[in-house]
Amino acid sequence: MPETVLTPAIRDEIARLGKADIMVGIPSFKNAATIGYVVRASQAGLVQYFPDLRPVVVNSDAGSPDGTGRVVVETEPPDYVERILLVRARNKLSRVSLTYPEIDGSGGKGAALRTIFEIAAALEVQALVVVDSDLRSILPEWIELLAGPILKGGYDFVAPLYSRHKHDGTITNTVTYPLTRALYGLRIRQPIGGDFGVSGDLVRRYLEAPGWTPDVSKFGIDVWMTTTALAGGFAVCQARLGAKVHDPKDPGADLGPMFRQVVGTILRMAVANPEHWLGVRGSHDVPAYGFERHADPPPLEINVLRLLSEFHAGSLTMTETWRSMLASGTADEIMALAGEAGRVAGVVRDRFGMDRPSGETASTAAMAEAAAAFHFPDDLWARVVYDLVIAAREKPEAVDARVASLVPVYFGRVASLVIENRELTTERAEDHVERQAREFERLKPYLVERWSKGAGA
Ligand SMILES: Nc1nc2c(ncn2[C@@H]2O[C@H](COP(=O)(O)OP(=O)(O)O)[C@@H](O)[C@H]2O)c(=O)[nH]1
Ligand SMILES: [Mg+2]
Repeated sequence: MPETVLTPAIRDEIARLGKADIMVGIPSFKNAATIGYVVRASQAGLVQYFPDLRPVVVNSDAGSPDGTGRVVVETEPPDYVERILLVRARNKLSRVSLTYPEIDGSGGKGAALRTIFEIAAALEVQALVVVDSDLRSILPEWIELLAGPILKGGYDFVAPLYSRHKHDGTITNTVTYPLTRALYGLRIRQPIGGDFGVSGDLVRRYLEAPGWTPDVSKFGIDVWMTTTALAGGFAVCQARLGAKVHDPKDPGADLGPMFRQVVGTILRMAVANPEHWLGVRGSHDVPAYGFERHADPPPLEINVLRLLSEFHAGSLTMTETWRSMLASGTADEIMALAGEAGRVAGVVRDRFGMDRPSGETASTAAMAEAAAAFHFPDDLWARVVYDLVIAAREKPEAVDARVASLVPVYFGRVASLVIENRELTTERAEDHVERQAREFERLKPYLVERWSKGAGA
């Protein structure tokens, strides 16, 4: 476990703040354009819903050159709570922005959160709420939804539950949701949602827990937090937050590194915690707090042609790695499917007259329609992921390289889901996510059998 070396500035800040009851922590990296909104909503939520508690808002920033930190300290809370509801906070609301130190040479969202955990523990808060700085849909109520179950219900970990556009959240939908559910038996729909509530007890556990790798200092942090809560037997619930609207990302262009960090982390934790999942069959619902909402998140464009082309290209350069980590039947099926992806990509390119896999001119729906012949079966994807768990145990030093080699296969899987969901509402597309999660559960004996056979190896 790394010892966090808090900078003198952070120590001074802790000394100045003294103690607090509830803290909102916000990691950031060049979010000047959006963080003010998040800070205003957080402050309003703290004042409106917890007027008797000692509140603090802490922004843990990467040293952003765009003035993110300045926006945080200059953003005042709205005055309507006091003027209209006549609710006056009993305690002064402190608002700080700090630059977090790297951890063993690695910086990123996880390192930012570690500083937030350190501060929360030092201030002895009862509840910590973490929210992303690129949120467009946060409301003051989110603070109550994420902290309420901890302060009033005795929960330790509150995971978010939101409607996301059918093409958003692809790492969640293809790996973290179905794998977390099948391994640990709890249906946490957004294990890496980014917006969480954490009890003081769980914050202290985070500071002591093992397995803090360089990936955890980056985007591995969210699944590390969720899995640590599950493996530690902490009381977990979800909170219905409505829609998640944030800076969009196209999987083929933006999500490769994030996939490596998240999936590398979930695999390492599965390998480290077999006693928490080997005996688990099926899954249970996780209680959800908050009234249901019908929100329509804005559409997200996905370049299907790029996803298919990358899957095919991967099969030309990664053959050996794929064969070294996948069961031989699985590898054969993946190679054949990658060939099919290449063929369909050719059809799409011909249809839209594009000689390079940029595809910027065609819409997601049009490209998906042209690629309708491509299909990546659920059971094949589940076996790929399970083979990867086995491979992570066999050769821990190769996890990074193997997960990296899997990125094109993930692109193929995402392409298939985008194609399959092209005409569906976000609500109906959800059925496919559930179908795939059930497939992970159905095939869990395959994982357990391979794991048990390897026990003496
Ligand atoms: N401090 C810090 N925060 C980061 C870094 N990278 C991302 N974040 C923050 O982590 C949150 C989630 O990042 P984002 O890129 O929106 O990821 P996604 O929404 O989960 O796909 C946002 O608040 C980012 O500002 C980083 O390198 N350092
Ligand atoms: Mg985001």
